[in-house]
Amino acid sequence: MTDLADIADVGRDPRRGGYSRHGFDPVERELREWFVEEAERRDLDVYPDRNGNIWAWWGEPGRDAVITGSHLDSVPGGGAFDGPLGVVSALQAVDLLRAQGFRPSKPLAIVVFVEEEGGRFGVACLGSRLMTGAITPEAACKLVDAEGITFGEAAHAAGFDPLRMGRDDRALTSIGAFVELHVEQGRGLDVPIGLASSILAHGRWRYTFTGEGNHAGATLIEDRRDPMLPAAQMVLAARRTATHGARATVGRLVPNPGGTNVIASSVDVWLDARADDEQRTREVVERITTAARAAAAEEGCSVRVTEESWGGTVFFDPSLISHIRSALGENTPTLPTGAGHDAGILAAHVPTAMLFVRNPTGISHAPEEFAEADDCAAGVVALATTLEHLTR
Ligand code: HGY
Ligand code: MN
Ligand code: MN
Repeated sequence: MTDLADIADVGRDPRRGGYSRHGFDPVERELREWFVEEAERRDLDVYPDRNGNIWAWWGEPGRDAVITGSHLDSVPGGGAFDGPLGVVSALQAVDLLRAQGFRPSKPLAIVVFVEEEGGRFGVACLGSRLMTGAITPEAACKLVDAEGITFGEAAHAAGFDPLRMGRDDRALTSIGAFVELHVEQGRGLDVPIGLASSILAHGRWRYTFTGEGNHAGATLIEDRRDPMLPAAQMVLAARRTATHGARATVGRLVPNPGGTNVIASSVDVWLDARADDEQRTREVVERITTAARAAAAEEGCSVRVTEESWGGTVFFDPSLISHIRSALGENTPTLPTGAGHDAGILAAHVPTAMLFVRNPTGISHAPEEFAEADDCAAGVVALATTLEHLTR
């Protein structure tokens, strides 16, 4: 049986722990090949789309299709479940439905989206953003990874044509419903399965603080213009500002040139900010920016702020949710999430819902991310039941 254990050795990160699997890197490409083999083994028809995503169809692709799936990439040093659980559960759900002798009367497909985490090219949900037109192919293809390789180059090397990328109306109009199964990423579930209600508004911003590179020993403190100081003030401002349920995180900070005995000439700091609504998220970022500018001026430095991605609050489709709830049981809980998903990008275009599998520790985006085998099995049953109800 297809299982997460099948891919447990692919993309392990010995330095960070957990997994580092990023869009179109050799590891993610190996996982894509694994998915294609698994789909073909089930006689599903596999079609890569124009935007780097892979679709596996049970039945002729066509209108009112029911789609499930997730992603195979991870954050740097991420867990085993975020993404792959949705893909593996989808394959297992197809097996379960077939074992029950079920034949869908609507087209059903499993999709694997590329670069959901933005771990390589910086913008999350790149495959679904391209497909829905939330990012232009020109902007996407210019994104660069840490080695200076562009998304366009990486996509081309993986067999995709950057010139053919962009909003895919044919795919969008064929989708009747999209349901993504995912490990829950907080401590929001005390039963095995839940349904998502909404996703926080969220975005990513890059702050580049520029000062003067110099010698760590020979430069008097009063002569310095050290960009690490306003960067540190900005990290503190992020924590201070994220109140009343808002979240603001600095998880990545890169000094240039980055030497122990070198005062940095510049520092890049990435801010991830999220809150209930768009206005509140924007306010949080404004306040952090004001603090960053003041701290930069005090140190004789400058700061440039770039918005790298943005997504408003997502509300999943109420009638799809109640339809799924009637199939799974009226006591299935509904909960909001602070994590972003391809389902959140699709929700602006097609009826979309998400199934969550309980996370006993609430840890995610870390090697310790975990879900019990029994809960994962319950997830497969819930997904199969959902797909059966939506396609019969
Ligand atoms: O960053 C996120 O929320 C997501 O896991 N991509
Ligand atoms: Mn994630
Ligand atoms: Mn995910």
